[in-house]
Amino acid sequence: MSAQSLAKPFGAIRIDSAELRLVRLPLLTPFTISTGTMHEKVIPLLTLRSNGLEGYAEGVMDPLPDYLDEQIPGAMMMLRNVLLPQVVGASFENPQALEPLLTPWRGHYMTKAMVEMAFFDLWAKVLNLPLKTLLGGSGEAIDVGVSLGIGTIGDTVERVRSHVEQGYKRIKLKIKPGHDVALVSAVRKHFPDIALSVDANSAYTLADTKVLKALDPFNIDYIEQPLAWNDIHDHATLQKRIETPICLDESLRGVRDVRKALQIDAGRVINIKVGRVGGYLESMRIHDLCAAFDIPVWCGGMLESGIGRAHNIHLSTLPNFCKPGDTSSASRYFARDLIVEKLEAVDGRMAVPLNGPGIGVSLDRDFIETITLSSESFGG
Ligand code: OSB
Ligand code: MG
Repeated sequence: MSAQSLAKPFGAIRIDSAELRLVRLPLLTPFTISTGTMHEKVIPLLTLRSNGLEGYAEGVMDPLPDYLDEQIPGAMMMLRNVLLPQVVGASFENPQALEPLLTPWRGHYMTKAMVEMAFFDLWAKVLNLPLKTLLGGSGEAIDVGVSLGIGTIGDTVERVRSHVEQGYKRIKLKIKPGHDVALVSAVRKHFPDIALSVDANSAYTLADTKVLKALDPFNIDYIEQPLAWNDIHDHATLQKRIETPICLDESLRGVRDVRKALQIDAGRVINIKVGRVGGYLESMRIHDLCAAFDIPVWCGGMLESGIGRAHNIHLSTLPNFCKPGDTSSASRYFARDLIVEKLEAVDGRMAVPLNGPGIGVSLDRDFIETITLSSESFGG
């Protein structure tokens, strides 16, 4: 883990002030998964400041606990009342020094990740390095796929066609009971050779084993999170009964979950979302553990704005991110992004943003101002 071994050439970084904003960003088209439909993104944005430099992160929790058990009101409360008062005015030599303030609190992984990710960005800017370098990654671009929300079979086949033509390296189809085998069969008929995956977002139980087994003949790269969001054990039972590799998303909140899952063969591919696991340090531990188990990882997405996308892309440059991630072009989701730079995939490759150190992007402050629901300052 490279971040752990880095020295502290500039001494401690004092967090002079912080800003917590809530913004609303409409989605160009609604995005439907097995748990419901999203029409807009409400995004908590965190800025940490030190000595004239700023680190940024966005929260990936939803307004209500439908993907996981985190939600924006709880996140805002934890940041406002607990985490930011502890961090502002304090000094940290590196992210490891910050971590003990975050880990004692139960849950709230996505909230803790916001503070840690913004600190990582700030730390990289203090050191004048791209974030990927601090994380131990390398390379100028990453492979990306797309995640296609639930729609009619005919419409989905056309969306698959369009994204295959754009060069995306893997197509992921959202599925749910009643919208699975026929969909995959239709897509496979038209595209026999593409890299294909499916994501159920916890919509099935072991009672659906027959349906999930019926996906075996379609040569799907993996089936993502078929069973309950807080289950590991049943996934191991299911994996024994189906050929398609299981990829775990929702059920993994940290490296201990990943170790247990891999020890019982509950998954053979791992989706890493920095928010879901509480930050980069935990993401790197998971990355390294999976490498030791010879298990591939890839970087998931949460319909992030350019800030979260930039973070995801830097993380995806680590060596064991050997399957295409979900960080597709921002223009697929938003008419206008929160950042100035355009994060657009070309032939299924997303360039690492390197317009300056850290996450390598700059905020579109005028636009952010127009979509701000609330803004709070801490310190300074
Ligand atoms: O399970 O990966 C998921 C979006 C919202 C909630 C959960 C998931 C997703 C995606 C989005 O699949 C992928 C993206 O950011 O483009
Ligand atoms: Mg998923």
